[in-house]
Amino acid sequence: MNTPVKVAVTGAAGQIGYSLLFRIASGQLFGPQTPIQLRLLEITPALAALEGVVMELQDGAYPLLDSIEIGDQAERVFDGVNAALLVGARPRGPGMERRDLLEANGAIFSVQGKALNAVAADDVKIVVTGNPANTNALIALSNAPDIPAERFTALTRLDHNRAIAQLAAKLDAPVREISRMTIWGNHSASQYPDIFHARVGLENAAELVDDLTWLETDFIPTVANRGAAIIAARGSSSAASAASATIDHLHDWALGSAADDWVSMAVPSDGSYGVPQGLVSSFPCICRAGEYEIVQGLEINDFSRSRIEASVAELAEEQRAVRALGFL
Ligand code: NAX
Repeated sequence: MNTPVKVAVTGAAGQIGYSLLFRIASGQLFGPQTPIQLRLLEITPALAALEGVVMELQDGAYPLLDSIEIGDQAERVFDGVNAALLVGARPRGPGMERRDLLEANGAIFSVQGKALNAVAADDVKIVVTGNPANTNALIALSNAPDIPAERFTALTRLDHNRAIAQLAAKLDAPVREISRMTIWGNHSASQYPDIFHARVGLENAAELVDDLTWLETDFIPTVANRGAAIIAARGSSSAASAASATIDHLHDWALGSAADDWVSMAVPSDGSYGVPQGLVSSFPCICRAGEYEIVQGLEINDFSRSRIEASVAELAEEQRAVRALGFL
């Protein structure tokens, strides 16, 4: 058995939490040789519900689940954590403006960034799923000066997985044949799912699509608006698929992405592909030995360039807004 890993999950009583925790406990995050110590953070009114989730986790009798601690104080819950899945966030309520949403989440993610900075393990890896995910990650990292910025990432793996599924359906190919999909930019409707480097087997995906107007009429809007379509159909937002993508993201970061493939992760930009340094933007990344690297040297055509720039402009605007609110 490996050394146990301490994993924090915030928003643990929420719907994504309900899908996520059981998969972590069963070993799907760090593999069958790594015991897990769960540290679950919730707001005070949700602690009673969380106790019910804890009972169910106990009832799973997961051999890898060593312990579960819950609480409503970030500094206590994050003590010594090696991984933090920041899922809990403030949803947009009726009559809430975008500024109110950024402000409410800024308050959450600045506190959690400070708490991680104070008490997390030196090797902590952080994934922000709670929306607006990229900017929440930016706020958290800005409030955690002692943690290397690149340890703060945000989830665009769900968009990546959605894009793979849509392309597989279009080309009538199995999902496992599709590789090198890329999501660029923000986890929002402005995101850009890019198939120009994607492959189906060894063939270039864009060359297999008969009419590339499909990108603008179907593919990009379907992937970008999939969350809204799921709300319309299900009456609540995507949860199991979001939990699955959160597992995929951290699993691959910790244990490595597949050979000859890459994954999409929103990470602090180092200036690659003209994305201003510091913005937390989605890139194609290769993960090895617990580290990730942005894939370099991809040719970006004019169509892709303008889409990436539009999404990055939105991120820069969110950055300006949260800076004006004093969170950076
Ligand atoms: P729920 O509303 O079911 O659960 C959120 C939970 O977070 C609640 O139990 C709430 O009490 C808790 N919470 C709120 N503030 C907290 C705080 N300060 N500390 C700890 N816990 C706190 O939402 P759910 O469906 O689970 O979604 C969670 C977040 O994921 C939302 O922000 C949602 O928008 C976001 N999503 C992100 C996706 C992505 O791809 N990045 C896709 C799915 C999802 O929409």
